[in-house]
Formats: sequence, C-alpha cells, structure tokens
Amino acid sequence: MFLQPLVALGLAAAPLARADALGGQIVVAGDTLVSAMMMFVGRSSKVYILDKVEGNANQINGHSLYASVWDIASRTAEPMDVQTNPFCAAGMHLPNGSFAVFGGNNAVGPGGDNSSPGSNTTYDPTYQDYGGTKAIRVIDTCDGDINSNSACAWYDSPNGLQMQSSRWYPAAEPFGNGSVLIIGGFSSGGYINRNYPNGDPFYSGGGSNPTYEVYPNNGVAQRVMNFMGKTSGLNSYALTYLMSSGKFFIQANYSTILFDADNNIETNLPDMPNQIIRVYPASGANAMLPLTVDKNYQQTILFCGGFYMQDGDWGNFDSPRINPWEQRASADCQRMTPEPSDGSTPTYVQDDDMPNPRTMGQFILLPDGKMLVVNGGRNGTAGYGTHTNITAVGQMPYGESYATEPQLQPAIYDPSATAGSRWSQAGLGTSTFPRLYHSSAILLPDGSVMIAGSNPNIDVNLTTIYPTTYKAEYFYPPYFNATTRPVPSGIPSTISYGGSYFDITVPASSYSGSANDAADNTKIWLSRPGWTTHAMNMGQRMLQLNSTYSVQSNGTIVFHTSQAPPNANLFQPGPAYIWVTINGIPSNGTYVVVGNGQMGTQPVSNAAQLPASVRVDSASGTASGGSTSTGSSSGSSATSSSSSSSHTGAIVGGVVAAIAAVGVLGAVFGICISRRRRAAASVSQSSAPYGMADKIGGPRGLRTSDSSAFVPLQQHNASNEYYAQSHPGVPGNPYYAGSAPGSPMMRPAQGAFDPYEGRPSTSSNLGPARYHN
Ligand SMILES: *[C@@H]1O[C@H](CO)[C@@H](O)[C@H](O)[C@H]1NC(C)=O
Ligand SMILES: *[C@@H]1O[C@H](CO)[C@@H](O)[C@H](O)[C@H]1NC(C)=O
Ligand SMILES: *[C@@H]1O[C@H](CO)[C@@H](O)[C@H](O)[C@H]1NC(C)=O
Ligand SMILES: *[C@@H]1O[C@H](CO)[C@@H](O)[C@H](O)[C@H]1NC(C)=O
Ligand SMILES: *[C@@H]1O[C@H](CO)[C@@H](O)[C@H](O)[C@H]1NC(C)=O
Ligand SMILES: *[C@@H]1O[C@H](CO)[C@@H](O)[C@H](O)[C@H]1NC(C)=O
Ligand SMILES: *[C@@H]1O[C@H](CO)[C@@H](O)[C@H](O)[C@H]1NC(C)=O
Ligand SMILES: *[C@@H]1O[C@H](CO)[C@@H](O)[C@H](O)[C@H]1NC(C)=O
Ligand SMILES: *[C@@H]1O[C@H](CO)[C@@H](O)[C@H](O)[C@H]1NC(C)=O
Ligand SMILES: *[C@@H]1O[C@H](CO)[C@@H](O)[C@H](O)[C@H]1NC(C)=O
Ligand SMILES: *[C@@H]1O[C@H](CO)[C@@H](O)[C@H](O)[C@H]1NC(C)=O
Ligand SMILES: [Cu+2]
Repeated sequence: MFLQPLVALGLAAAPLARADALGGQIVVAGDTLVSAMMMFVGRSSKVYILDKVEGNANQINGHSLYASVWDIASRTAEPMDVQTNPFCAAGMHLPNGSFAVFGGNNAVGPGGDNSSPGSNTTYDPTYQDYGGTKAIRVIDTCDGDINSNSACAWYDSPNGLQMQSSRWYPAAEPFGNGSVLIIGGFSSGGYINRNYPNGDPFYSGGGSNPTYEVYPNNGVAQRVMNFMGKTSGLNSYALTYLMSSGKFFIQANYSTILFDADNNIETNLPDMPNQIIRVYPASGANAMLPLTVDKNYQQTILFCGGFYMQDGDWGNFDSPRINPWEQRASADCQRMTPEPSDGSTPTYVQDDDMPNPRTMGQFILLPDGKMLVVNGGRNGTAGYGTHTNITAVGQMPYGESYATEPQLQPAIYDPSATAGSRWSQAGLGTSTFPRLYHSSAILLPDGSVMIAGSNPNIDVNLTTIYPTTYKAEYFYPPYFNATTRPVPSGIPSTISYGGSYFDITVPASSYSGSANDAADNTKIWLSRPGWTTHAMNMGQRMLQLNSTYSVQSNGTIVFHTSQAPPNANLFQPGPAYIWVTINGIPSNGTYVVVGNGQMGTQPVSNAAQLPASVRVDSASGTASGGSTSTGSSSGSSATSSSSSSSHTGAIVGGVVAAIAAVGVLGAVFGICISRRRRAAASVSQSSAPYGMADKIGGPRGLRTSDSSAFVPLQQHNASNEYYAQSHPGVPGNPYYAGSAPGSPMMRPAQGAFDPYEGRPSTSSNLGPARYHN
C-alpha cells in the first residue's frame, strides 16, 4: 500500500516486482540463541542446533545454553538442554530419521578450560557441563512443539551411551546398513593432531586417537588405522564418503585411500595434487557430486579450497608456526572418481578454480543439481588461539581468529557445465556477518539455505572483530526468482532400494511452456542435507531417481519414478527429501525415509522397468508469467536431447534453466515477517517451565548422585610444546579442556549401553524411558 508514492515519483520505471525477487539474496533471519557450530534439519520444519559449552548469556535450567531448536517458518529458536560438551563433535542421521552425535570435548568452564574452582574435565560447576569426549547423544527429531513433548528431547547422559574412546573432531559416515563408522579424532585436542617433531604419529603421547569403531557397538573392539599414522597431524574430521562398493573413500593430510572397514584394509589412491590440505584446519569445501542417471550413479568427490603450508609450519597441538591469516587460502579444485566404472586407475582431475580463494567454505547440494559454496575466509585456517608460535599472547591482530578477510559472497558450481564455465557468482548477494571458524550452513526443505554460527573465540566474545555470532541468515538460490515452483503430489513417505516405481503428478499450473519440454527437463532428486559443522555436511548426498513420464492433454505430467537404486551404499538408509525440479526450478522438498527404517542390511529388489514416456505435443503448462527469462539466474548450459522417437528410457536431459523466470515468487516468501511465536523472552535466567528436568538424562537436581560416574582419568602429556612453553597463568592452548591436557578416559565397559538395543544399564541416569526399557 505504501507503493503508491513511489509510483507517483516515477521510480516505478523498473518493475516493482523486482523488490520481491529473492533469488541470490542473503537475508538476516533471526537469533539462534546459541552460536550454530553444528546444525541439522529434523523432518520438515525444524533445525537442531548445537554449540560448544561457553558463557552464553542465554540460560536453561540454571546454566548457559548450548543447544536450541530453530523453527524454519517462524525464524525463532527455543532452548534445548544437553548435558555433555558437544564441542566439535561429529554427527549422523540414523535409518529411522533420528540423529546421533559423537564425541566432543571435556567439561569446561570460563576460559574454555578447567581453571575455575571445583572444575575438572568431567564436570564444571560454573557452566554445569559434563565431559563429552566419549558421549553419544541421540535425538528423535520432531515437527510441532518440541519442548512440550518429552519424546523430542535430547538423550544425553554423562554416564550413558559411550564410544570406546575419547574422540574430539572425529569423522562419521554411515555404512549401507545404517551403522556409523566413527574414525579418529583428538584424544585431548589442539590446533592439529600432533607434536612436533612428530616422533609418535599414531598416538602423539596420548593426544591423538588413531582408531575407528562402529556405532551401534557391534562387539568389535576399536582398531588402529594405519592411515591415521600416515596422515598424523592432519587427520581429524577426516573427509569420508561411502562408495558403492561398500568401501570408504577417505582423504586427510594430502593422502587418499579406499578403506575396507570390516577387514581394516587400506588401498592407496593418489595424493592430493600440490599437497593442498582440505581437511581441518585447512578446511576446504568437499562434497560428493550429485549422483545422476546419465552417469549411472558414478560417484565423484570434489574438493575446493583449503590451505597449503609447509609441513613444519602446521605446528602442533598448540598452534601453527606461522600466522595463517597472513597467507591466502587456496582456490584450487580437484575431483576424483575413486571407483571408475570403466576400471581405469583413479586420479585427481584438476577442476575449475573457485572464483576466490576460500578456507572454511562448504558445499551445499542444491535441488537444481548445482552446488553452493558458502562461508569462510580468503586468508588463514580454521582454529583459534591466544597466540601462534610467532605471535605472542596479546598481539593477535584478529582477536583469537586464525583466519581473516571473510568471504561474504557465495559462489555456485554447476557440475554439468563444461570445464571452464562451472563457477558463477552472478546475482549472488553477500552475508551481513563474517562466517569464519565454527560457522555452518544447511539446505532447508523449501530450497533455501540456512547460514549461521561463527565463533572463532575461546569463550563468548561479542566485542571482538569476529564475534560470537547468534544471527542466522537465509540464502535464496537463484531459483527463488522463479514465478512458479512445481507442486508435485503422490510422493510416498518411504523409499525402498529397488522395487516398483511410483507416480508423481505435476499439474499444468506448475510450469509454463511446452509440456513435452518440461517433462524432458525434469529431474527428480533424493537429497540429504547432512549434519553440518566445520565447513562439512557429514552425510550430505544427492541422487537422481530414474523416471519416465506420461504427458496428459490437459498439461498434467505424471512422472513414473523409480525407487532408490538397489544398492544401499549409494544412498544410505535414513531421512531425505524428494524434489521435483522442472526447467531448473525445484519444488519444495518432501520428507521421506529411505530404507526400512531400521539398522541392518536393507531389503533390496531389482528396479522395476519404467513405462515408456508418452508425449502430447499440444499440451502446455499454465503457470503465469513464467515465460519471460532472465537468462542470468539458473545457468544455461545443458539442453534436453531425449527426443528420440520411442521416448523410452530415462530422462537424461540436463538442467535447462534458460526459462528461469523473473518475477514475484509470491506471497509465500514475499512477506517475510519474522513472527516470533514464542518471544525470545522464553529463554530466561529463571526456572523456565520447560519441563526439561525429566527429559535429559535425569533431573539436573539429582546430579550429586552422579558422582559414581566419574572415574579417575589418566593424564597424558599430549603436547610436549604446550608444557615446554609454560605461560604461567595464561591458558596457552585454548583447546585443552584442563589445566593439564589429556585424558583418554578409559572407562569401564559396563558404563556403556546402547539405547537402541534396549540393554539394561548400570547407570541411574538413563534419559527418556524409551531408551532403556
Ligand atoms: C602429512 O603427511 C606427511 C606424509 O605422511 C607427513 O610427513 C607430514 O608430517 C604430515 N603433516 C602433518 C602436518 O602432520
Ligand atoms: C592475506 O594474505 C595476503 C597474501 O599473503 C596478504 O597480502 C594480505 O595482507 C593478507 N590479508 C590480511 C588482512 O592480512
Ligand atoms: C615455538 O616453537 C619452538 C620450537 O618447538 C618452541 O620451543 C617454542 O616454545 C614455541 N614458542 C611459542 C611461543 O609457542
Ligand atoms: C574480546 O576480544 C577483545 C579483542 O580481542 C578483547 O580485548 C576482550 O578482552 C575480549 N573480551 C572477552 C570477554 O573475552
Ligand atoms: C514451500 O514451503 C514453504 C515453506 O513451508 C511454503 O510457504 C510454500 O507454500 C511452499 N511452496 C510450494 C510451492 O509448495
Ligand atoms: C488432467 O487429465 C487427467 C487425465 O485425463 C485427469 O486425470 C486429471 O484429473 C486432469 N487434471 C486436471 C487438473 O484437470
Ligand atoms: C553394518 O555393517 C558393518 C560393516 O560390516 C558392521 O560392522 C555393522 O555391525 C553392521 N551393522 C548392523 C546393524 O548390522
Ligand atoms: C532408467 O530406467 C530405464 C527404463 O526403465 C532403464 O532402461 C535404465 O537402465 C534406467 N537407468 C538407470 C541408471 O537405472
Ligand atoms: C533475481 O531477480 C532480480 C530482479 O530482477 C535480479 O536483480 C537478481 O539478480 C536476480 N537474481 C539472480 C540470482 O539472478
Ligand atoms: C570432578 O568434580 C566432581 C564434582 O564437581 C567430582 O565428583 C569428581 O570426582 C571430579 N572428577 C575428577 C576426575 O576429579
Ligand atoms: C529410531 O530407531 C531406534 C532403533 O534403531 C529406536 O530405538 C528409536 O526409538 C527410533 N526412533 C523413532 C523416532 O522411531
Ligand atoms: Cu572446532
């Protein structure tokens, strides 16, 4: 209504509708209550957020808040309670849609250590957190009102479900049966996973964990992995992808292997060219390219950015030997197809450079088949500290950050474009906030991307150059400029491996132009946004479902859609979203569960033959205003070419996006008023009525009865240099969660139980009843 004056002033020469075109924009979305170090999407409406334990002013149950749940539509967060410190954990979906979170840090208090009175590595009385280095936390995700439903709370118990050893910055990736491979990590932490000189590359005097284990515990003791010794200091959060063979592709330091986890056999693959490091703390973006029908689901891993420095300069647990922020990150991209279907030898293949150097960039697989890279900086690495080996305490130029020059503008990579033209930043906006260390990003079910976090600080600091950040943003990919998004119906709630096809119906109102063309230029995607932390989306994966179509004379198109391919290694069981993408414009994602919903070997059938496609030349879509084209938004490389006379077989046309329409997306997103259904005031210092006390591993008030949970810790001298340098009174290494580093925390085995197996526990602090009956 307030537009009239503008029109009167003649400012309307440009179409007014453009003000509503969200494509490419990054808008501030709201307050996440905790700094979003870790995030994952639960079902259709929520994002679960975890933070490290620190002095967050927001409180729950009388202590600082470390977890929240974000409502995507209302753009507000509510507090959730966790007990153990999830700082730099790993996480993964489970076959039934639940998520598990593995490891983390010891208990910490102010200063990120145990220097305050009464604090130790298993409990800190100020922040009231328990050690989480071996913890396994589980949550059954919910839509609806989370905090009034105890079934939606975190299961997290200091003496409950545990891994076999302490893991901070471990890798996690599921097998095809839904069990999760958990690899390596620090035992007690640091900048990188070694001492220097590196006399003990496997264990680093107790600071490194070179083993792997499986969740749920299958009775097999953790085993040492040779690769962990070979990659030594640069092997935490190892980049791990399950291959179709059942082996894991693993990249760390500049080494690469295929790993047979059952038999602990490693097959060497070529080294990363030029020894550019992609793993933490270089933190290059990495992802498996979308798996497509036309490539017969061949798996290719892409790495972009990261950081190079000479071996000695990486330093040790304590800090780097150079100032990383004084050096540019890498813009280099390399692809590898680890198991080529033609039997050729796998090699790294040079790909187009990113438009900018980037450390801590992360890839988000978008439902138009492209890949967003977002967050990070031009200079430096992940990690933070009070100093480096050559910069003294008090002299750090960017607070505690080891990175600088935030890279505020994302870029989009098109895997199907020809080499030389894969990257674009056209029309992409910029973040309002630097997103450096401990940032995160994840695809939401409406096809936008939530960006949050950034906290390169030992404890909360709201005044430093790169502060603790609570503000989330939504990035709207170029397809948000489309006037119409497809509205498919008939998507099932579960997807099997092979078996009979199903029909997805798309009405004529979902597209414009020729129905045959729209049908040819449709892809049906199954995608999983993953569990994000540290510039990774663990478990992120995207796969095209095979399809044919029947065009009807009224313009309705029925897509005959295959189930997932009959190999669970291509897309492991668990939660996912189905998208129907027409002419490069995706529908919303529909939540589905892939597989039978259970841990274990998944039922597999042969894929049913799809009916031949049926075309109707006269049929067309009725979407209004969709015929104008910007030509700039969604790329324009591929064309459809599946017009063979028979029209049998799969739709293999590329994404044709030339008709990406300009215009108002509509009231849906146009009026984005952040309506807080629950005021932020619901987080208060008071005894908020969340009823959480009986949800999280037992009442907080009963903690004194937990003392039996504490076992004596073996202290290890994890960093020779840390001790050697001895800065009295200064928390020299922010990562050490103790006045002395260390603690593999060898707990007696009977302390562990698996909530999924219903085993009785010796613990009196069990969490929700569903986990232990
Ligand atoms: C990376 O791996 C190489 C080869 O094993 C090793 O010599 C080097 O020390 C490692 N770098 C770091 C920082 O650990
Ligand atoms: C980033 O690195 C470049 C290349 O080394 C350097 O010239 C520049 O000064 C650095 N930026 C900052 C802010 O230090
Ligand atoms: C820098 O590294 C050297 C060699 O290991 C070590 O002796 C020294 O204590 C370190 N200095 C600082 C400030 O970390
Ligand atoms: C925040 O960072 C600034 C600059 O690095 C520092 O001077 C200040 O002491 C820090 N504040 C807190 C609360 O740590
Ligand atoms: C997509 O999801 C959003 C958010 O839930 C909703 O507002 C919108 O109507 C949906 N759009 C379509 C085309 O289904
Ligand atoms: C389009 O035609 C099909 C087949 O005749 C019919 O089933 C469907 O209801 C029609 N759709 C609309 C929106 O009229
Ligand atoms: C899944 O497979 C892995 C590898 O063979 C095995 O270790 C694990 O126990 C299996 N999980 C289940 C639930 O069968
Ligand atoms: C896709 O479906 C067609 C028709 O059933 C079949 O011929 C083709 O092999 C399938 N492609 C893949 C990759 O499954
Ligand atoms: C979306 O449309 C607006 C208005 O035409 C335009 O300014 C913007 O660049 C478009 N976004 C993209 C990514 O092309
Ligand atoms: C840590 O402190 C708690 C009390 O706050 C105590 O019960 C426990 O024994 C201590 N653990 C160690 C290892 O000192
Ligand atoms: C998820 O699966 C496990 C069994 O693997 C079960 O214990 C748990 O209750 C399930 N959660 C939901 C929400 O069904
Ligand atoms: Cu971290």
